[in-house]
Amino acid sequence: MNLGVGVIGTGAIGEDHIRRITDVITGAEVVALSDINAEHAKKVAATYGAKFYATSEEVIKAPEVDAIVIASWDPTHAQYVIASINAGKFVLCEKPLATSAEDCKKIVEAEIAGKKQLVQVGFMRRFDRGYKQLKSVIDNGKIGQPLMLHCVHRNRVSGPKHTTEMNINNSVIHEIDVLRWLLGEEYKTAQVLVPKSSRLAKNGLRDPQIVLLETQSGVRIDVESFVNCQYGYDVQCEIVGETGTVRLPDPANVVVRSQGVRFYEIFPDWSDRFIEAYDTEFQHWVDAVKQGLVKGPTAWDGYVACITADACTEAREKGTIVPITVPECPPFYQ
Ligand code: NAD
Ligand code: ISE
Repeated sequence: MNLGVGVIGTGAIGEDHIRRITDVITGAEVVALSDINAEHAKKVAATYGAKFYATSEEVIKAPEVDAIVIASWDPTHAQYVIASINAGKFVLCEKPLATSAEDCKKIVEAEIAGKKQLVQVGFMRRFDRGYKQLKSVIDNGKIGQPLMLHCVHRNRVSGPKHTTEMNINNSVIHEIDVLRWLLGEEYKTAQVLVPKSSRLAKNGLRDPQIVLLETQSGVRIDVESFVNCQYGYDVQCEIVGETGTVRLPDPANVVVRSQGVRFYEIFPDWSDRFIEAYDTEFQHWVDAVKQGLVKGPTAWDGYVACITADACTEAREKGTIVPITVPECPPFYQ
């Protein structure tokens, strides 16, 4: 029997996930949805044969809903994750789990109190073929121990609601999670350098920013975050080890030869760049939920990522190096 999924938020990624659940993966169907933009949500509901609910709380409680997908704006995540836990339902929450470590801690406490893991965070890069290959190269010792990581996370343009904080807690949060997963260790310190801002970054946005992280063992990481780079969506990662280096491949695309130049196009945004990763993530989530399990990134991973993002924000505001203190992982999440 199909898993009945309720989706909160039918904007860009919410609608894409509804398409994915309906047309791409197996074992689930979208039965309910909500969005504060009711007009658009009703159209999505009609297209995919789901029931529109006026509030997200109703979606969470609906009897036909077995599991929830949260794809609304970042500051709304925490309340809906906690409501899903209280309803005893599995939930895949888009990143970030919350906009502060404090709110993530409340989620972790609620999940532990409920005595059952229910929450997965949408850190889909862990399901990306390229990142999985990087992990395999590191884990098989092919480049010795990693020493330095050079990363780039560029978006073409930022949305109207984008803030200076979001370069980190909405965007670099992906690197924070996936690099911790690749290296298998926690961070020790954070520093953020703020270069000259682009004139194309509106509303006083400090863009670009350079995030510098140090891990417990002394690996040094630099991440360039530039959300108004204009030319396309570009994610890069190079790991320098003791005996070699490994680099994230660019996504495959056709090579065009025309008018004296040879080129391949850069995707405009995350939806094409990581399409396979989202598909894999969702199939993996549905399969695990049907077994009554969470097998992807947990609420604890979401919490650690937000502790790190908060430290980066503090580091940028104070202009200093800030220590990152991650509590011991409770046995519940081990
Ligand atoms: P969006 O603005 O296109 O869509 C968000 C939708 O949420 C809007 O339709 C809005 O009306 C709705 N919404 C806001 N508050 C709500 C509430 N209280 N209840 C119900 N609906 C509400 O944004 P988006 O790009 O689709 O991003 C949505 C979420 O997904 C964000 O948290 C973002 O960080 C995350 N995201 C993740 C990835 C990824 O690569 N994993 C990519 C894009 C977005
Ligand atoms: C967006 O919300 C995502 O999660 C994308 O993957 C990321 O690249 C982008 O910077 C975010 O705004």
